Amino acid sequence: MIQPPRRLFIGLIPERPIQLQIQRHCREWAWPTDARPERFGRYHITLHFLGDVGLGPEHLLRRALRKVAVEPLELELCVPEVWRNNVAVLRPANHDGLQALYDRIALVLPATGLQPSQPQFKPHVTLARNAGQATPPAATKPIRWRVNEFVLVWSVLFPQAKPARYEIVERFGATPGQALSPPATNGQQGEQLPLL
Ligand code: 2AM
Repeated sequence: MIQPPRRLFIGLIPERPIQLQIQRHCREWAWPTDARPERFGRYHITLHFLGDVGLGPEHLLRRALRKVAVEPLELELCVPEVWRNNVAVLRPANHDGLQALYDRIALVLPATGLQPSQPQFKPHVTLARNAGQATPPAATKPIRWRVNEFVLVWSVLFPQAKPARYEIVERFGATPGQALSPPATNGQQGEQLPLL
């Protein structure tokens, strides 16, 4: 069966302890009743959103990403903001290594036929959408997040998945090329993120 294009993004997804700290941080905000919080387990930083990617380009992409050097990063999530598009976010302190990782990935994308999504990288963890009236906490205890890898993620949307979920296609980092193979085609295989 031919694999249909998959909606992919490249990002950083923290493990459960950091997911929990972000969730705790969210409880310190004042939220409007109609805000749509991000679900626990899905907190992430998007590096490059790729949109729908066919099987051929996906294979090229995965091969190219295996060659990207990954140095461990110590991020500090500490800047809560509400953006004009009504998204509430928690941003990391400026980190040259994070920008450098973003840049290194951007360099390999054109050879795969894919274009980097955001020429201006504004790293953030989305906390909630429809949150224009949200009020961030007066003080934020920084969340320290050690990053050892980046991941290629398939965003499986409704009705393919109910509820929609993120599935890690491949991890790139301390153990390069540790693929989950064969790639899941129907949302029933592969690694699923632990959602509550
Ligand atoms: P964000 O919340 O970090 O902004 C998976 O769909 C993720 O990709 C979303 O959570 C969003 O990440 C990002 N994303 C979705 N559509 C996008 C687009 N058109 N351009 C850039 N990023 C997008």
